[in-house]
Amino acid sequence: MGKVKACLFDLDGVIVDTAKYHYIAWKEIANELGFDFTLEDNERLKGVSRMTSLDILLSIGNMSKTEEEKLALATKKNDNYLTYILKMGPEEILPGTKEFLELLKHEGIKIALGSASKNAMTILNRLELTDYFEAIIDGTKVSKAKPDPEVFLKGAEALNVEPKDCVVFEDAEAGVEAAIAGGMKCIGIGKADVLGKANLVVDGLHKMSLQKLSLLND
Ligand code: B16
Ligand code: MG
Repeated sequence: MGKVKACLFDLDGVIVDTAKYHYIAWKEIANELGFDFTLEDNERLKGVSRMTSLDILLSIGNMSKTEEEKLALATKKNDNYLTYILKMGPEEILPGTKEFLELLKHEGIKIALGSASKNAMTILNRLELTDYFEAIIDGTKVSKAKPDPEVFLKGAEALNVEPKDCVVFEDAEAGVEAAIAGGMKCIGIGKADVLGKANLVVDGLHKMSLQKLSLLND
């Protein structure tokens, strides 16, 4: 890769912490089904699609459901989840996000979203961040979940930038794997022991700078 030409961002865990709302919404479903769902269990759902999350939840409760029942449960969970995210506002944007997006914009580096969430547009609108993104690839536009690179490859294509000139920001191991599988560089957001496959790991976007981004130029 030469100079970084585009940055692709995961949403939950990178730009905003929606995991806490996913957690409450899934816990309500688990409790209605008669079992508990812990914060530790919730870690397994990060970056995972809605239906796969439900399969994990049901396996924790040792339950099996028909496809029809599963669809009804997933819809109920999403209705629960929507009541929380519709109350979100810009104050929930994770530290340093807006500043870093501004910096990229100023440098002429393109910006896209690559999220598994089907609610990504609603969330970006609530956070008033939509206008920063030249391309938004979310759970409504992909058929293969991370670690498949589809979401990021579609983002690069929409931006008209080659994958090798893209840097992905991800908080989930499967997301880091997706970026690498797509031939992109990756900056992990979180802990180096979990995101060791990333080219660089930082605590959050508040720790990012153009200098750190340029470490990925070659
Ligand atoms: P939805 P990301 C992911 O977002 C979440 O991390 C994951 O917990 C969730 O199940 C998934 O979105 C689907 O979300 O139910 O809103 O379609 O990290 O890929 O931005
Ligand atoms: Mg994430």
